[in-house]
Amino acid sequence: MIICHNDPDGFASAGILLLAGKDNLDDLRYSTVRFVNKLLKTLLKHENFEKLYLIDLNADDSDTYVQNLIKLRNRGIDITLIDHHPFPPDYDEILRDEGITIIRDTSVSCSELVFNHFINEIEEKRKAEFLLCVGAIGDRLVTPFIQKVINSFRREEIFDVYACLLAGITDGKNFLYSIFEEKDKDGVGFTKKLYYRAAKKRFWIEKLKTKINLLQESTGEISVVHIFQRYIGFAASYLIDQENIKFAIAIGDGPSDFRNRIFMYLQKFLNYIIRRKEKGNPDVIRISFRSKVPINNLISNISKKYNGFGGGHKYACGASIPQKQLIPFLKEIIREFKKL
Ligand SMILES: [Mn+2]
Repeated sequence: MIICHNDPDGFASAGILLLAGKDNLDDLRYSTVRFVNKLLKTLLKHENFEKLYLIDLNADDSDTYVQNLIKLRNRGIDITLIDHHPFPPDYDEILRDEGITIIRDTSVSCSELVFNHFINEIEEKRKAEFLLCVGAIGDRLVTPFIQKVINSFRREEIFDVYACLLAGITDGKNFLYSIFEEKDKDGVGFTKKLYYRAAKKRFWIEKLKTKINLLQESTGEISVVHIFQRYIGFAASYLIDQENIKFAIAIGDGPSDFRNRIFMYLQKFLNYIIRRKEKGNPDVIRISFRSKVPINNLISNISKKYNGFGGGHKYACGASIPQKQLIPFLKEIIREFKKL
């Protein structure tokens, strides 16, 4: 079984691993950093399998993550963790002592890490290189090696890479299937659908940027925006690209767009009818950070202090904070940012 992060780098890494003949597409699952511990717990209880690859995935709660992995290992499951997120080195040591294989390098995308490890076992190298570019550009980790691979493509292939990224990968299995199979059938069949989605998304992104511009507030080098949860990652990375901004904070408690509001209302109504408990925890607010100096340790420490979780990459990370603690949490974060 492969469990990968549900973003382009995660899907692309998983795809490269599949091209190397590790596992098959049916056994691919994806997860977020919030969901992974729940998923591992379910696997522990209900499923039998022998081998597990965890790809491009750390957990917001790393203590529980380590515990879950050890439990799975004690069940005799062969576990390989391939990741590029910063993780406490002593945690990696604990996992290695338990017999879990850890392949970690925080200087490249996970796709590049998987590519370098398995490329000798891959026959369809061109497909692996295509995925490699999707993953690396998706995570904005374009190393000189990735640049060389991009330069080796014909321009229509580069166009395909960006179309994949812009279209937004909503289903990893579909995405990988389209690259493994459909692209071979006839290029246009693959690209037509993809281009349509990418073009629509491109227009929509401009609308979203306008909205972010309207909602954002800056104090000095810090830009803050309250926006609907789904767009916090995009909002933060858009804001950090603006001139004179050193820190971008996107808080997931802002107004949703009209369509989402109807959807949320319907879901609430449905939950009420079938008396189901509401999914997720509405009392927890998600926040996304981007910066020009490393902040992941700071975010992780302050999140813990306010009974939340936080972490990720040096310049791009996130946090989940109880709603009641949000204001004091943000105040402290901004105070600390001003010192950096
Ligand atoms: Mn990644």
